[in-house]
This record gives sequence, C-alpha cells and structure tokens, in this order.
Amino acid sequence: MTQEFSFRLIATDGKARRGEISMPRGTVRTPAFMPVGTGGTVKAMYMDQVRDLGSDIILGNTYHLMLRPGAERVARLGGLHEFARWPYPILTDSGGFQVMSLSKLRKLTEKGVTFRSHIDGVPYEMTPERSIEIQGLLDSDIQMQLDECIALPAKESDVERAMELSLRWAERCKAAFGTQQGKAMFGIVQGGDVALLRERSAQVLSGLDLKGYAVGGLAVGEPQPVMLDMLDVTCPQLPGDKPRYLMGVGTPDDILKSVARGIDMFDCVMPTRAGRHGLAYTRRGKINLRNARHAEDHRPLDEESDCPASRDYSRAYLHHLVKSQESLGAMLLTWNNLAYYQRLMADIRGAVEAGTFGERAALITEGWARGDI
Ligand code: PRF
Repeated sequence: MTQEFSFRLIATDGKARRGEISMPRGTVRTPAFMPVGTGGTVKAMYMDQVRDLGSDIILGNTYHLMLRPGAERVARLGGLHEFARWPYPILTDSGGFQVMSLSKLRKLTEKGVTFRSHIDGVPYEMTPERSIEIQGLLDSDIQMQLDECIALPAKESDVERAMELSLRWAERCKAAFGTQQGKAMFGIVQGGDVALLRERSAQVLSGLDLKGYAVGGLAVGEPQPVMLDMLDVTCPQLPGDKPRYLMGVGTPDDILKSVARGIDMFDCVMPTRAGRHGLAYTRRGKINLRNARHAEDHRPLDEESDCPASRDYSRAYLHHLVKSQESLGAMLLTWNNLAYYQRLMADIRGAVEAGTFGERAALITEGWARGDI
C-alpha cells in the first residue's frame, strides 16, 4: 500500500513548531527551507549537493515548466523527479504568482487568467483546473492552489476581491485534485495587510479541510512588521495539525521571526539569487564579495563551516571570480548560501526540540550584527 501524506508535530516551543511531513518520496523535517528549482534546476547547483546540504524538498514552478519544456513533455519524460534527477519530494507553485509578475498582457477573469509567455509571446490560459492538471503531469508531491497575489500597498477593496477570488479558486482546485494518496494540495491564505480579510481567508480555507495551508501575499512590498502582524492574526486561525508554509520568504531574519509565529515551511530565491550576484550569507551577516576590501583577504567565508565552499576558498579568490564573472563564483556562493540556510534550519529544529528557540534565535541574530572583521 502506498504511504499516506501525513504531518506530525514532534515538539513545540512557544508558537515555534518542530514537525515532520511524510509522503512516499520522503520525509520533510520542519521547519524546512525549500531551495527554489524554478525550471527543474536549483540554479548553479548539482542536485546531489542540494541533497547533501540537508534539503528534504525543493520547489518547482508550474509557470516556467508549462512554458518550457511543457508539462505534457515532462510527463512523457517520466515526470519532474525523473527529468531533474531529484527523487525526493517536490512542491510546485501553482503559477498565478509568476503569471502576474512575469508574463505579458494578462487578463484575469473568474474563470482564470489568460496571458502571453514572457519567452516567446505565445498565448496561454491558466485556470485552477489547468494548474492542478499541470502539477499532476509534473507529478508534484505538494501542489498549490491557483491564487491571486496582489502587490502591497493596495486598496482594501482590491485586496478583498483578490482574496475572495482565491477562496473560490481554492474550492475548484480541491475538486480538480480530488483524492490522491500520498500527495497533497495546499490552500493559500490571501488578504493583503488587512487583518479581518486574513482571518476570513484562513477560516474559510480551514473549512475545506486541506492537507496544508500556505500564507501568500506577503513579502510583496510591505514592511517586515506588517508581515509579522499578518502572521500573528493568520496562524491561530489555521488548524494546528497541518503544515503552514510562508510563500517566497525570506531573509534569515524573516525566517527566525516567522518560525516564532508558527510557520513550518519556507521557500525563497534569496540564497540562490544572491549567490549569483556576489553576495554571501554567513553566521556573521551578509558579505558582498564584489567589494574591493576582499581583494587580498586570505580568510574563507567561514572557517568553521563543514561546507567546502564556505571553508576552503579565500575571499580574495571569490572576489576575483565574482569580478571576472566566472561561473564558479556563482556556483561557490550559491553553495555557501544554501549551506548557510540549511544549517540555520537545522539549528532552528534542534533549538525547538530542546526548548531553547528564543535564546538560540537571539544568539544567531547577535552573530549577524557582530560582523566579521
Ligand atoms: N502566491 C503564490 N506563490 C507565491 C506567493 C503567493 O502569494 C508569494 C508571495 N510572497 C510568493 N510565491 N501562488
């Protein structure tokens, strides 16, 4: 018999939770960070490295994969896991967010959204049903509902309209997904920066009895305190026995503060994108390797790290690679950054289990402020 999709809480410390999501392709230790593998690759990384850093799950994007190479083609090639050589869990985003941010000539109706590809201008239609169909063709383990995420600041009436539309689309996605053993479809809370709308969204979605819930529409232009306030009002409305995923977040500091409010899962392009732009995340804060002050610095990024990229290469060499736009610079910095993020998550999980999350978070934050010189 195939394994069910399940979530269990192992420990809590205040509102912070340590849990485990189990599914046929593997177990996800939470709080979890999901490296972003937009188009079937975590940019500048081998999948073996991604795994070795402690990633239990990665994220893929419906929007990018439907445009290129195409969902039906991925299915004919054996599904995304086989295609990308990642046999472990994959969560796919539904496409709505990327349609709104990347595509041209979008038109949103009750039925769905029509748009033109940002690659070649070819027209497409994305509906809740088609999004779930594509995620099924990709053979994604955790599928996300189609939603409408609007940038902040926005008029309350616009926020409300998008939130209500997202609720109706959640029902259609649930119906399209049906029951699939070992897989899950998550709903997405919307409601912008309006507490009452967030509460309503979370309550209605909870009533749909989905296997997990995401908080969307945050980190879209609002200050961090607003995002945290929205988590404070949203998390208590979500069922305690289901995983909670904060979409597209964030910095290490965002992650610590969101775990403290009850979030279990994260994804963000930050570690991978920053790595391609010469930025390194470390225990002592962010280091910009483009800066000339690193030109003759023999020290590695972190001599205590067990990641070769962090421990074995001088900052002078990394500076040189970044300045010369060598691929290896992007590869080493992405490796360092994902190692840092996954180390942070392991730290967080250990601290929640030990009941020392608050103290540990304060120490980590202090380390960033101390700097490295
Ligand atoms: N919805 C979806 N994907 C997302 C978001 C959202 O609101 C965000 C917002 N931070 C990131 N990715 N479907």
